[in-house]
Amino acid sequence: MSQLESETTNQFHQAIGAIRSTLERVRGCTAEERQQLQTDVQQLNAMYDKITQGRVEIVIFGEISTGKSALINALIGRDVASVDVQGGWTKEVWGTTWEGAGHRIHGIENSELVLVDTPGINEVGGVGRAELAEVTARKADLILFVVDSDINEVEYSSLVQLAAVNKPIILVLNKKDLYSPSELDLLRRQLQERVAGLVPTEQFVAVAAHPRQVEYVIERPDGSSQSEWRRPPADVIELKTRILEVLEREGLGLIALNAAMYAADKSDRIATVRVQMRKKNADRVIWGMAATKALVVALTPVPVIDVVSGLAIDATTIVTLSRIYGLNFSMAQSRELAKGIAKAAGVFALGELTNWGASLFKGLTATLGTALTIIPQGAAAGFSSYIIGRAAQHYFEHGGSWGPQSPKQVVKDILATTDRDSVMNHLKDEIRSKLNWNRHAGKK
Ligand SMILES: Nc1nc2c(ncn2[C@@H]2O[C@H](COP(=O)(O)OP(=O)(O)OP(=O)(O)O)[C@@H](O)[C@H]2O)c(=O)[nH]1
Ligand SMILES: [Mg+2]
Repeated sequence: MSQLESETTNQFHQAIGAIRSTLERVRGCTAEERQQLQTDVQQLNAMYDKITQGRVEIVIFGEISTGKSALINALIGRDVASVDVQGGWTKEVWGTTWEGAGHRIHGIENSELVLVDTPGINEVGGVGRAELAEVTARKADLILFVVDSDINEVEYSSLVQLAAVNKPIILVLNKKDLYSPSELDLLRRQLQERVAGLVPTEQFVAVAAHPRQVEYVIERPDGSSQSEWRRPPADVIELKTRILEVLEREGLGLIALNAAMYAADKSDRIATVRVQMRKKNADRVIWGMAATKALVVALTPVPVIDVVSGLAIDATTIVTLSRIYGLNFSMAQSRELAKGIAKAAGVFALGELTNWGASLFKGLTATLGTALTIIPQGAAAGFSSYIIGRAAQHYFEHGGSWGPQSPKQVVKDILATTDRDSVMNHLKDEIRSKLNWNRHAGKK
């Protein structure tokens, strides 16, 4: 095995490893996250099958009516795809094995080539289909970009996008039977100039997938003549050779690179989905617990219970948050973390003092049942819970550590970026609504 071959084989195994470990990452997600990632898992499994079976996907891409489906028929040598003068004929992405190609990827038994037909990218009202074609092309190992004349704006921008994903592209000029040799020459030079930097010159091929019928005049022995319309045979041999050359040279490397890039993309997506869902869930827990604490403090007449139950609520918040972030803290650990955060913040900052002091005060005023005192006290306690929750969230987001900052600094930053009034107002509203007081009643 040459050095290049062994390098490629390595890349191939690394790509398989990358897909496996990406799938492994999903297994480490919560049930809710896994639910969200269902399609990604299916796609990753499909990619895994593709690479391990050595399936090379050649995607035919281009505008409507350029002859993409006809090209599949011509390459395969049988009419498997439906061809029509009507633009927008192909409406789905579909693939067919190209058995007659006679190509095998080195190192993989039973490898197969698949030709994938796509809907035209510029069909009127076919926006979804164009997107589907684009997504399919991005997954391709090799793209045949089909045009039937000089390139237009839509084609050019598609080509730019595809070239950016580093896929090998062969630019195919179809319907060459419609051009005279000099026109063809001119068109070839024009196209090569336009796509310079996007498609290398040698990756340009002119073909006739489904040439126009021509009239043949048949002379009979009796001197009479009859005319007949017949279709000349397709001319795609140069393209077939070019495709096989590319595959011969880099077949295994292509599918390996493709699978590795796919895994990396999915890995990013998993991370994003995870972060988003965790944030959303953490948000819900923090607000919910802050509101509960606000209410408990507002409603508990005995000062000591405020503090004890308050701490229990914060610890519960932390237990729940730790689960969201996959760290499963115990109640005791959570209580310690809550205390630690409160200490780092200093009682003043969090308004816990208000909580203590107000509890005594509330003992005196509870009988009056005045909303004037208990609502602000509850909200202040809820606010402290909110801040503790946010600080704990930061701690869990950093894998159960404070990261480069001190806990004091973290809490300080959280306080600086939190709109205290709006949090307090929100919590006051919560208390009022739970106590069944509307704004006006509450003011009485
Ligand atoms: N003259 C000529 N016409 C061709 C050639 N290849 C395809 N055509 C014609 O172009 C038209 C469109 O061909 P299709 O293969 O259906 O084109 P498509 O790109 O698949 O079109 P959509 O599925 O609608 O996007 C048909 O009328 C074909 O007969 C060719 O090499 N020469
Ligand atoms: Mg078609």
